[in-house]
Amino acid sequence: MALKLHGLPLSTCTGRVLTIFHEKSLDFELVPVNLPAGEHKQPAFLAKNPFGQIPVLEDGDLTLFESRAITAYVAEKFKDTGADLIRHNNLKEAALVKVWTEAESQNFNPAISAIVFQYLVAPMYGMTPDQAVIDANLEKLAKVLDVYEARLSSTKYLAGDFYSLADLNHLPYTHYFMKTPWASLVNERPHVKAWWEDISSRPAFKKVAEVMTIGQK
Ligand code: GS8
Repeated sequence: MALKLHGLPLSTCTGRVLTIFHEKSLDFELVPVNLPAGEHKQPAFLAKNPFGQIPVLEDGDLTLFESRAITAYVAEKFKDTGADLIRHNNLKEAALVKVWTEAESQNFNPAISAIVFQYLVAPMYGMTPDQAVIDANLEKLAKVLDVYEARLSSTKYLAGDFYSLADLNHLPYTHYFMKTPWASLVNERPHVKAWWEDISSRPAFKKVAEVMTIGQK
């Protein structure tokens, strides 16, 4: 049975999961969720994710939410298909993948997601972006990117000289961030810029980026 993903192509967290599906060349079905109609807050959807958010993966009788838990599951289940994104044959490399996967969710994501939300998503809902929130998070993101710049000056990718789940999880939010006036935060750090250009040009992500069109002129 094909993997069934409930989500929307525009959504960053859905995009994270779609990226790993393409990376592993998997068959899947994308089931659209009508967010404007509040479908994700209805009992049928809440039975799949009690937090009422997309995405949700159904793999046979297994139902998962939280996009990073889903990408980790897919990376593990299909570790021998396509690139090994979790370095399962090397304890130390596998541990570093976990470290940088955590760095994305704990350090990078809170700052970048706040900026993307304020600048690109809030206007879609008729809200005015809060510049004070943007400024505070730009300052936080700059500090995180300084750490990344130092790291990427000694390794090609975050966990080492290999593309991994840690890099993959960064793709969707960075894609939208690069459409904001503050893309220079990435571009002015040469190692971060080279890393971004490398990971965003992978064929698997290019397919996802094509349909992540918020903010497209
Ligand atoms: C966040 C999911 C999320 O924010 C994850 O899966 O990684 N930590 C979770 N989903 C948003 C769409 S952004 O891609 C969502 O469902 N928003 C609607 C809502 O919260 O009501």
